[in-house]
Amino acid sequence: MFSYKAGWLTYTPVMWFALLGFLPLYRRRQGTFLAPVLHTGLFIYVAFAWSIWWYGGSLGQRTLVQAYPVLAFPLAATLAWVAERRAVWRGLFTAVCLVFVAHNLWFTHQAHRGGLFVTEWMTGAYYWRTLLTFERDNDNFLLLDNPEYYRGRPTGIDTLYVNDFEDGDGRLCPQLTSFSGSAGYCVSDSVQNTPEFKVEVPLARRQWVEVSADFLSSGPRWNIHNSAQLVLRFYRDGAPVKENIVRLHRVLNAEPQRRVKLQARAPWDGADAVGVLEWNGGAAQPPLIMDNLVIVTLD
Ligand SMILES: [Ca+2]
Repeated sequence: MFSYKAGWLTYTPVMWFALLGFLPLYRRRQGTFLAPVLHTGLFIYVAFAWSIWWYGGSLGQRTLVQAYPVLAFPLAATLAWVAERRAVWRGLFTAVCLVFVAHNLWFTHQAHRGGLFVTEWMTGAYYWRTLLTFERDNDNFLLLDNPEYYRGRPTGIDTLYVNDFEDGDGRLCPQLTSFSGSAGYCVSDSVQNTPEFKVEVPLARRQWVEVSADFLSSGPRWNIHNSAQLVLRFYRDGAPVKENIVRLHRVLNAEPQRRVKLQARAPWDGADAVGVLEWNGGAAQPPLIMDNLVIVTLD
């Protein structure tokens, strides 16, 4: 109903007026109240009792469209109620309806040509960051995997870890030349993961951490489940307590060579170590180089 993934009212907010309309419908037309309210309650229960409650790749809740003829009764009750109010309230109601219509049209455009609506992956951070915008900022797509990002400008940056892989700890791949210097870390079909680069450091509760690295991909990957992943883990007493990831090909598909950032907060009760690694997305995937890995804290 309310999720960012496929919430009915998140993507079709005008239907709030249908739900609220059950109040005036009950007061004015008790004879036509019971059947629509029972139908709506049962319909919502049955529709969302399915394990794939978001109904696959679609915008909002297509399954509820079939309930709209019945929801037209309470919606009409709302309209009748508003029609009897003073002009200022009617104007306000119309303005809100127009905003909701614009919101629907914007999402319809973004689900087709605009490309900013990403079905099955939407998060609250991505929804609000992109809502009613038209420019495509590839970095925003990383919010689909990791909704945490540092707002504003940090006043203090402490470097915890730097690795340019020039000290013999890198791994070359013959298919790709190195990113910078003579070495980076190459993941490929035979070596799927980099080692986990771990730093023992006390982190206060909710401390911001940022991982960044340069990446060079040998080609796009259109199945997002095969995207390479950058993984940040927070540890306490040797055990992982929180993990944040980004799927690198959300941005590398558009720009195969670029720097990618992942920002995340330590858990509520802090952490005593962080670890970073990269996974190549499956054995059949082409090579990918990571270089100039940096881990910092942001204040
Ligand atoms: Ca290097």
